Amino acid sequence: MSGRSGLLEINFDGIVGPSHNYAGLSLGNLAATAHAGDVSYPRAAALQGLAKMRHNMALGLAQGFFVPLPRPNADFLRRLGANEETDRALTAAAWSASSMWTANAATVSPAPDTDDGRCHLTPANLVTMPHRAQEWPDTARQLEIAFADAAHFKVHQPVPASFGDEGAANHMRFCESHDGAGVEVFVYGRTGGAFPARQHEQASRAVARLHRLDPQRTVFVEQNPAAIEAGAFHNDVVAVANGRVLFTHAEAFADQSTAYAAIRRAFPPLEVVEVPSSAVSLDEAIRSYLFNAQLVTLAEGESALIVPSECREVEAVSRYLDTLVAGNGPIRRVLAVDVRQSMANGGGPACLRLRVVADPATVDPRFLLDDAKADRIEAVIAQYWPESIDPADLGNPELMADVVSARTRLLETLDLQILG
Ligand code: SUG
Repeated sequence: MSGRSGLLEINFDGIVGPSHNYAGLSLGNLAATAHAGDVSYPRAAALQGLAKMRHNMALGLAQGFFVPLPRPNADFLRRLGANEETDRALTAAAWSASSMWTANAATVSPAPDTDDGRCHLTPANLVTMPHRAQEWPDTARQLEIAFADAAHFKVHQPVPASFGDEGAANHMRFCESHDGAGVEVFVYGRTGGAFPARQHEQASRAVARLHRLDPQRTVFVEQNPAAIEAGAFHNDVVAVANGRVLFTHAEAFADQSTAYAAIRRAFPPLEVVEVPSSAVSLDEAIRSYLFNAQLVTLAEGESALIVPSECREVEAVSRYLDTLVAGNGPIRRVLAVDVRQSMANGGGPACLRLRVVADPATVDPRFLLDDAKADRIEAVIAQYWPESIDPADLGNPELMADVVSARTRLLETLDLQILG
């Protein structure tokens, strides 16, 4: 919602890159592991992502995007002394289109929360997974262009690699309105479980300090180790926040009632919508990606939950959603979107977007979407994105030429050749 300041929430989605594939690179991400080796459909994937952006624009929401990073990343292989034949996993990593999940691009603290009145962004180092650790330099370049206006934005260096940082996927913001002061909640994992804890507490604390947040309005919460073990490799797989509302699974946090109390102390109007395990088990939540929804404020002020269509295929989840909207709670509408190609790699609607509260007039317009630009992007995808990729073909020189030229066409269309 826009206030007098002109600040509003803009969702920046990652355009799905032409090398989108299923290589099973993310241990602890059950969907990605289950689909390892499957044939992927990059064109369909990118069109699904674009359709989601159009769907949200039609709701009156502001929409931006980031372009796919340059892949395959020859420099990544060169620095490892590898080539396309040396090691399949390294080759797949060099080809990964994982930057589509922009919830992991950066952590964003809007201007009303910071002590210099600027919006602070810290690119995530993503060090836990090799295929993701290569993203940040190119991500930072885009952020520096999109948010170049130094009167309104500060783009930091990532947190040093000693501490894993996965960005906004482990960060929630509560506020009375997007343009007012917020309370920021950082969720971290404890290492030592069966799967890696990708968000380190020290990384979260560093980001909060660098963003010059008020300690009274900043909360640190531990993720439930059992949730990580069940496949919630990021907090946004088990909880999502917007405005006054925390929509969360009952087993999201290490200590659920302490977490609510800590948030409520900093943000008294908090409204918790907790989904009990008896209604939706952790396993069903992770299978359906119920919580990897976009919780948004529509123009009339009502809250809507934009869920992946898989939520209608898991019976307990579908039933829960029906009772949710029938009840008197703050979430008034549930809307389903089809992002199946991304979902098969463990990325739902919320993974595909980075929320930035800003006045659109202060953002480089090349990263903002409107219908005409969406038409142009769609035409490029339809013409140049590979229809399918068998992971066995990663490394193939012809496929490489196609993937590289597809991205070049997109950059030309968007007048972003500078990223070439
Ligand atoms: O980092 N999948 C991504 C999914 C990220 C989802 N983001 C959020 N929850 N915010 C990941 O695990 C799979 C790629 C492969 O296996 O080929 C992958 O990277």
